Amino acid sequence: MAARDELIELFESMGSMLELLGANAFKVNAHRRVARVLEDMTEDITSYADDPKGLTAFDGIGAGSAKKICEYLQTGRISEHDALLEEIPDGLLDVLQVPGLGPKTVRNLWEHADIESMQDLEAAIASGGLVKVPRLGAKTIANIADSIQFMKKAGERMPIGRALPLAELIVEHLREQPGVTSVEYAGSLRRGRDTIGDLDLLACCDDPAGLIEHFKSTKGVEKVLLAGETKCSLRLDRGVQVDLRVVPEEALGAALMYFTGSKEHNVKLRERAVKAGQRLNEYGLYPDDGNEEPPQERGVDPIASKSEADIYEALGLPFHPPELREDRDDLETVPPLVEIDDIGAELHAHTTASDGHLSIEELVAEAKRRGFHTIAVTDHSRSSVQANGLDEDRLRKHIDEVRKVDAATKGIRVLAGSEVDIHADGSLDYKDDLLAQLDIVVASPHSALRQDSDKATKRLVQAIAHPLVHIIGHPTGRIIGRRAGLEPDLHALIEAALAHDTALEINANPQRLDLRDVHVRAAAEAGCLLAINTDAHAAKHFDFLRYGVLTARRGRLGPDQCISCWKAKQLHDWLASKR
Ligand code: DGT
Ligand code: CA
Ligand code: CA
Ligand code: ZN
Repeated sequence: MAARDELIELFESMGSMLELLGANAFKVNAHRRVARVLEDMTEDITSYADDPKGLTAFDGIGAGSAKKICEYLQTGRISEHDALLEEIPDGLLDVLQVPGLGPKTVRNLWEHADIESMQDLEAAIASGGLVKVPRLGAKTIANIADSIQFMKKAGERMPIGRALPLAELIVEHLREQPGVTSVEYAGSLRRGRDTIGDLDLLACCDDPAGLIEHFKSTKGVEKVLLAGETKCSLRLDRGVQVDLRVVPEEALGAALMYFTGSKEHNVKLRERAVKAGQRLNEYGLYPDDGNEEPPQERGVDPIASKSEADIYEALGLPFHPPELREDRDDLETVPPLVEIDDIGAELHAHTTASDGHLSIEELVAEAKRRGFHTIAVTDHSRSSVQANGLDEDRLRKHIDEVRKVDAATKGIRVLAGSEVDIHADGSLDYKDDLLAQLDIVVASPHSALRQDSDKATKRLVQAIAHPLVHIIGHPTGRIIGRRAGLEPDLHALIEAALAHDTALEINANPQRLDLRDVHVRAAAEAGCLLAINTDAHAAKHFDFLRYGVLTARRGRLGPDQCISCWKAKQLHDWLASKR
């Protein structure tokens, strides 16, 4: 495991162990915050081994945490972590992962039933050993048993490519119900995260009970976890949980804001409200009248509640699109962000010449149908044997065919290109004289995706610096939930990309989303060019664009730095500048 990932785990687990020991919330949160900062960090953490001062420059890393990080980088251990492990059985942290089990209950289980691991917990449930635990009723025990089964089945978070189509189906199903005026999805899905824990839906309906009955008839329901008057949670087969809340029309904006999150963004907004003598909750923004009772229950008129835009405005803030609600930046400015309709070019697509399902003509027709002004044909190069990559002779013939189609097609420019493999040592899969004949070169890593950071950095920097390369395709090669991919020093890549005027790809395939959001953010901030490519192998893959756009927006990317958004002439001139 890379040093950064190991550190994230260490800080997460120290936070949880402290919580189990009843430490104060401030101390617990400080540890978790460091883990979050490390997750978002694009610098090479190993370069800070002797530089605690450099670490404290990151918002959220204090002097104490910096010392612990340096200790880990120098010795491979953190003594505080070791000390906590003396006190807390390792397996107790797994128990804490069970949905519905908070630190108090876990501590209770540990003290009164000697539960120190998931195995202990399952055995105690089976043998009735939990009955002696105080404040633990039969119903709670049954829920714990149920949650364990669920965890086993659910495994990991869903990739957004599965969550979004599923949410859209359920939203459509709910909209069929008479009396429904709106249905929206919220949560991490609306924020466009690359993986989704559960689905959160909001609806307005003059007959909430009827809508909840209708919700229960959603296809694939395995269990109704909870059904109240205005909320309901379902578990679908394949372990997906869906929460629905029915809210009053006049509070839809406030509810949408609350349930879109992120939790951290909500905290910031509430603090802001408090400073202005206001109170913000899921029903609206209210004047703070000093009364502790919830204002909505006392008939207090909200300052704003109907729409999110109203609430941001009343808080004196610019509207934050959901993709920017991660608490990564100050709230004062929202930059212009890429929109799906800005995109006019697809610069990475495959045909039947390598491993695609479309002929050149079919690919071009699909791109034209989608309103693009430019489509690049970028089949695989010879080393990608599994993808039927083209050798030099086949590529020469392929270029001729692409040029013929371009000449015969009106209304769209067809570029002859290649997705050329970047070898493990940074060299490319075709000779320069052949690359020079192509209108566009996307260079991508496909093999040796486990090489160490240093090698990966050198490899990618060499490809970025190659004068005939326009775009680096899926730079890390990660596959979400299956393969971590390369872990290059992103800042070295960014520096090289700036120096050589090379664009970095946001591969929109929802299994990839590579570069990922925090990488995009660092690259965009530094002034790099980025491309949003679907890497289409079939007509329906053009639909991946929206995942790429969500990722780009989470990275604060505007249309000026996104070559896929450029007008035809600007794009073609830029491509030609490397020839
Ligand atoms: P997920 O489902 O793990 O991918 O992430 P989210 O962000 O969808 O989280 P989820 O489903 O637990 O909750 C949805 C939103 O509801 C969350 O983003 C913010 C809001 N929310 C949930 N629980 C709390 C809470 O305890 N405090 C606050 N302030 N907001 C919460
Ligand atoms: Ca959620
Ligand atoms: Ca939820
Ligand atoms: Zn590829």
